[in-house]
Amino acid sequence: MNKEGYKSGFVSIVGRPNVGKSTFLNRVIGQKIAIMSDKPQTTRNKIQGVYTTDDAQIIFIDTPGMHKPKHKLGDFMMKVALNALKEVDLILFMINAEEGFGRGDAYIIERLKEVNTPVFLVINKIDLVHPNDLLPLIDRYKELYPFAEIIPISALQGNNIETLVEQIKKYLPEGPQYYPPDQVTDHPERFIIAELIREKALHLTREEVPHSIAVVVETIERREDSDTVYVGAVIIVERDSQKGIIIGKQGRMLKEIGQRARVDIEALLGSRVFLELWVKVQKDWRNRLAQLRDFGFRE
Ligand code: GDP
Ligand code: MG
Ligand code: K
Repeated sequence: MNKEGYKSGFVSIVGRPNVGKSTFLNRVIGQKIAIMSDKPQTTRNKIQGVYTTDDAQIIFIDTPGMHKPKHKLGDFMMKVALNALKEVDLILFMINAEEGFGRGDAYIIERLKEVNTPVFLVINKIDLVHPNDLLPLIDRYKELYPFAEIIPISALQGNNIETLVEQIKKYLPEGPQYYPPDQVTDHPERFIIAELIREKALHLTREEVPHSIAVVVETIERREDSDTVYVGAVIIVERDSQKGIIIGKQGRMLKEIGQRARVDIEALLGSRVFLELWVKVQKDWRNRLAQLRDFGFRE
């Protein structure tokens, strides 16, 4: 389909961890695709949310949090994030109105200077600050980069989201409707399911288990004799002690992770799900780039 005057394009969301990128995406798309968490960096790959109206289609890319890489996984994530910046029509650089300017921002702004894509400064969480505090913040960021637009929002409360969406449309080229209107993500279910499981594991184990866990969904199988989908997945940790925490006393933690993840997976797939989880120790997996590909990371 290629309507006269129809606008479409790709929009990348960048910003320090926890500024509200996933919350914004979920608010706009209205469905739980990107994974929300109060822990940084639960989004490790790009997830596209597709927003479709009569006059435009916006394809959002939720990039991994950008910060100085500490190990090879960081490098890899950085590459994914930078590529995403080059390929898109517009970048939303999201900041938290309540936090001042930080070193993480300086690093991101340096990356923004390496690409020609227009950038909006999106000031999120305005519900947490007094309006008078916004102006000095805006002035500070204006000095650092020539933002195409500066838009304050509250992703959580939904303030000014429509204004932002209207501004985004102005920056998109004329183009086709790439995806059918009812499609909100083009990511394989496998990846979303893995992220849902990872999210539950991180939430439930709090600080005890670091972000160095990965989830690989090995099987998604619709059982012919019933309306149940069988999902088999492995949670990969780096140390035996972490394995113990994930499994918990008499397997209670793993059971809880599974039960919570199953609810979300059932909502995603629209059918009953039988979820089976295993835990595997694989030492130092983050530094083995070759294995990252097996884990479903893509460039
Ligand atoms: P991301 O790491 O950038 O994807 O951030 P998340 O979307 O996961 O949000 C991090 C935390 O900030 C969550 O606890 C959100 O509920 C919270 N948050 C996001 N947007 C807002 C907002 O507009 N106002 C407030 N008060 N909290 C928000
Ligand atoms: Mg996120
Ligand atoms: K630029």
